Amino acid sequence: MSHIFAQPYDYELPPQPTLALIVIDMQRDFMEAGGFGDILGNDVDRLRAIVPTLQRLLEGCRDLKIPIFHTVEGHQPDLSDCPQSKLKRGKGPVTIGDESSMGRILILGEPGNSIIPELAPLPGEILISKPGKGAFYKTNLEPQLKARNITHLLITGVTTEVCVQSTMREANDRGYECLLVEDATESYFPEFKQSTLEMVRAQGGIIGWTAPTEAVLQGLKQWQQSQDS
Ligand code: C5J
Repeated sequence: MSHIFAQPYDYELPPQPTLALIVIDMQRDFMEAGGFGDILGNDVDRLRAIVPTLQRLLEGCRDLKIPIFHTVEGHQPDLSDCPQSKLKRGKGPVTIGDESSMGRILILGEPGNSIIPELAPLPGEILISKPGKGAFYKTNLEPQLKARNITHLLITGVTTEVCVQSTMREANDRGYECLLVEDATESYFPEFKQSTLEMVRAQGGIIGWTAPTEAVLQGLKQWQQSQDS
């Protein structure tokens, strides 16, 4: 049985892993100067630091033909899918639907809502637009996973304690075996990231596992060799 060295204990890869990579919200709104995250006073360079690591992980998963799902957080132009509570609580100098230098904030199809070019999905990879923080809420992610018999998820992206953690908790409740890739996720707040990693793997892996990219790639390589032999 192949596995990934992880915390709180090894993450077993089934003989024919029904595994997918999920990349959460690596969109310009959160990642670039002039976007929503930046306007709210956050240091986007903190998030940009994981881009090379994610590129490496994507490359490894693409080589192994592991299905890849990308998400973006965004709303319809008329905001009909955005609860008033979310609109009100997003209040900084600007809020969802307002104009920014990248078009309307968190609105589907606007320039800021696209995934940063360095991590752009390739043909055949699945893009999920989500109106909530969790990627299962009001999306077709679950049917897409079920159609591919996927049971195991490698979870990455931003921000660790918001959309990434929400998605991981939703997935865990639905029975998916989730591993959060430690250096392929980031937060504007380092202490929130650290707490999330600890929360996820506490109590014997109450939400799932965590491991660094190197360990994930090593485990996947070992798995590939075992499939080939
Ligand atoms: C936030 C996200 N932070 N993708 N979205 O509002 O985590």
